[in-house]
Amino acid sequence: MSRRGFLALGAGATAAVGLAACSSGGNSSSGAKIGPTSPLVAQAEQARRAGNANVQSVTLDAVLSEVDLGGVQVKTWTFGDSLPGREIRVKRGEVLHALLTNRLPQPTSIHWHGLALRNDMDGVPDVTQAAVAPEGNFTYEFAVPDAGTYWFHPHVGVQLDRGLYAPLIVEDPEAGANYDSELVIVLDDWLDGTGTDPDAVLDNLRKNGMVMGGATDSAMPEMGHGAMPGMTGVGKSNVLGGDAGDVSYPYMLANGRIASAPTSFEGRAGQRIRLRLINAGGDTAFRVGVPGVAMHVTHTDGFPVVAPGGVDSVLLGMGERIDAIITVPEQGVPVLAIPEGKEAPYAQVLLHSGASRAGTANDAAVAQLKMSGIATVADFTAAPGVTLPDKKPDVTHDLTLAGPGEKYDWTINGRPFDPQSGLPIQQGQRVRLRFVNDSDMFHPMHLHGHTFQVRGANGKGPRKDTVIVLPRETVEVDFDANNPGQWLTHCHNIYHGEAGMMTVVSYVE
Ligand SMILES: [Cu+2]
Repeated sequence: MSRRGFLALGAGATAAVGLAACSSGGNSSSGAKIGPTSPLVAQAEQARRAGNANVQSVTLDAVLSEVDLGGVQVKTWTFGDSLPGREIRVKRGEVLHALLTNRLPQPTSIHWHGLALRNDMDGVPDVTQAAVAPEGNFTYEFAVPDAGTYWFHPHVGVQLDRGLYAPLIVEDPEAGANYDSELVIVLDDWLDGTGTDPDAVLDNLRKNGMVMGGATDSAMPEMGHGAMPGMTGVGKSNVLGGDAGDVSYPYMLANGRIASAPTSFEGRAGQRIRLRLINAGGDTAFRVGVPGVAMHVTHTDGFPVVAPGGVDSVLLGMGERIDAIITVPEQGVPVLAIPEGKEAPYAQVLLHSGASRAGTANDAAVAQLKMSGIATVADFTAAPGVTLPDKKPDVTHDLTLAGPGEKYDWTINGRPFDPQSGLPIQQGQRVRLRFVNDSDMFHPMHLHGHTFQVRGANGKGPRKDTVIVLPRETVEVDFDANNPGQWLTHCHNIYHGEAGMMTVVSYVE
């Protein structure tokens, strides 16, 4: 059955589920919303901020750039004319002061992905601030509460799918390092400036309505490999339970470079390296692995996990991060990032081992990694120190994820995004969100301002802020409502989010 036919059936089911979906407990007749300018937001910040906290100041200029991807020149938008943007590195408890200047032809903003920061600094236009107009500026200033691997990007339109992203690393001043060195790798799917751009891709998706059904659509028999950049409809993935994406990309990048001109890291045999992996892609999940080298995962989305033992590869949905420790082998070896389920090139960073220089991966190594064991969210458990105490939820909200509709609409509970309406919760509550995927594609669902605990088989999965919800599956996450404000929750597929798959977790009095 084609996806189109399947979708037609799905629409009826969605309506029924939409009616059945409800919220239980708590404050259905809600009090006044606690907005970003509420004194409660300032109070929460006060409690986070030590009087003598060190302040780190950075400037971030969002600019038009011409970037070299490694022999491929593209016009795009970046922070500071760099791809990725320059890493920001702070210590937990410090205050970050960032002056954003907008030199773009569109309004913009910055969202600090994964941080439990003050609501008025969260960077979501119409929810936490006004968008920053072209030639305007905005000062972000907030206490940084938790150590971990984070990143930042705009929260306007599909700007994220240009070059506007950078790592934000928060060090723990009290943690003893059990590694020798760090390697931060930002992954991205790239099409900007290759004859199209993300705005044109979204227009195209909306014009075509539903996504074309990949190989099942006779008009477009060979989607994916060799397809026009930005063309819709791509391959399928068992790991992702169905469609691997909606958009085909001609390039995959690791730290801003294509595989034929990679960046490299000077390692020594036996050295322990902490990989900090960040997926900044718009529509692509990555399988990341180092051929012949076990990865020991230590953190998911910044928070520690119980070590599951060495794994061959890890799955990273859009917006997700994984930290893993590897030991540099005698021979240099590439760190590979393969777009999961897409017929697109891989990306890599070369890990040299002293005089043994890593070469580009050969086809056999890539094929082997594709077949190797892959760790997903189900394989991780929060470390004891960050496990939420057992508690029955005070309020449960269902979020039924559906789409694409006729105009490429993606919805939550049957409705497109409305910044004014949301899911009410109250300070102090244990909140459960149930992401119910009623579509044929995976959705990496992200919650702003909190790090939830995914409910695993025994109730205790990893702490995360972005979790993949596979087609036709339900994922439950719990968090304690301790950061007042209006917080977006949305699909981190940028095209799904912009096409409506967003809503607001709304603190009310
Ligand atoms: Cu989605």
